[in-house]
Amino acid sequence: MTNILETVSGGAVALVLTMAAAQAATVSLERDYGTGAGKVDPGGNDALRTDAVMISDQSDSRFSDVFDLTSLADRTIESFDLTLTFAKAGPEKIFNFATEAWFVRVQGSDRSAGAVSDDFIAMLDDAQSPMTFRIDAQSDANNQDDAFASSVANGAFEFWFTDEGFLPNTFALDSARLDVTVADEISPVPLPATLPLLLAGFGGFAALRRRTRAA
Ligand SMILES: [Ca+2]
Ligand SMILES: [Ca+2]
Ligand SMILES: [Ca+2]
Ligand SMILES: [Ca+2]
Repeated sequence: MTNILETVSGGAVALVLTMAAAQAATVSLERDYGTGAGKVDPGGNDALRTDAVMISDQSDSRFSDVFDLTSLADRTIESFDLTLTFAKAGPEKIFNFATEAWFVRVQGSDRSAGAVSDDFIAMLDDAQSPMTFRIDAQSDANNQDDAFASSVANGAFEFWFTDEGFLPNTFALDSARLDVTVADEISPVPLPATLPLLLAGFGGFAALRRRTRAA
């Protein structure tokens, strides 16, 4: 029985993945922080440099930024990939005490101050910059937050940073890019591409029927 189920579900999964790969499209939104030509001042009290914003854990009006998704309101958003380019974020520690440890947070549904349990949270690591973070239905489920569902529902992807090191800390955020994967508009799929998939699917069912009879 287990083998039969695997045959059927395996065929179904292959069909779905192939169609998703053929139909998904990516929309990229970018911010290049700093004061030079084409650079963005994200506001707040954090200091702007030529090509970065210096984010401080001592700032009264902490950095945050929002990617507006309203232009994608009629599209089905499948995932977000947030790529951050940064420096001087650590992590650093003395013995077992963190002196600097910055985390990116993507806002969940509760936007009141300090409500972070519904946010996507991940640590920054200088050695891995630029880092890409995937926020989707799977990350919502894995982390028990609702950053993906909330961003889609709000038409806005908002992110900010906190530091958990005990020293006063700053780090340089050079840029942020949001790659939004959307399901493509419904369009006719060319028959030659579809036919082998359908035949493979029927083949799976035929195998199932044969096995059932044999059993
Ligand atoms: Ca630092
Ligand atoms: Ca929140
Ligand atoms: Ca700190
Ligand atoms: Ca920059």
